[in-house]
Amino acid sequence: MNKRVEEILNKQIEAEAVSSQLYLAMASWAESSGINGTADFLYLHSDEEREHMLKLVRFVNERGGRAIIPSLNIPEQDFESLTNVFTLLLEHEIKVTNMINEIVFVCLEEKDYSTHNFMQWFVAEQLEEEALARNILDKLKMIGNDKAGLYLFDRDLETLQNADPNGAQA
Ligand code: OFO
Repeated sequence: MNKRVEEILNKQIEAEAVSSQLYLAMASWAESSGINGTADFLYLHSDEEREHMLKLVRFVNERGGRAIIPSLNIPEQDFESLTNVFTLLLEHEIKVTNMINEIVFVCLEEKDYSTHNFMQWFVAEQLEEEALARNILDKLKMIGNDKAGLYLFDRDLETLQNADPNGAQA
């Protein structure tokens, strides 16, 4: 496998692991704060990030490269509010999207068209993840500090996970 591509895919393996840990920390915070729908949503999201990491690990190894399993720093453990959680989540996803775009760029520079093709799944996934996070933040903005609204939001969050990211309501 092309060394430059292998290196940047290994960086992405680390980024997906970081995402998984961050969302796990958010899930744990939500659960211990009694926000259980949000906790379920974030636990599931953390699992998905681990799957993204595994997808990359297996691809690198199958292509004759060597996937490196990273050690990670302790993620943020305390969050001010749901808005704080989902603002951080969106910021994190935007960072990940930029990393994915950089990989696509390197693949083209190195004429590695099969990795380029493989990465298209991640390009589409990032679009969905960013749209979902924006959708959730919009709902939180509408709700503001209304306790009943926040209760319903938490209850409905699991449904939102499966909603059309292009605007369909949960
Ligand atoms: Fe792996 O999609 Fe989010 O980070």
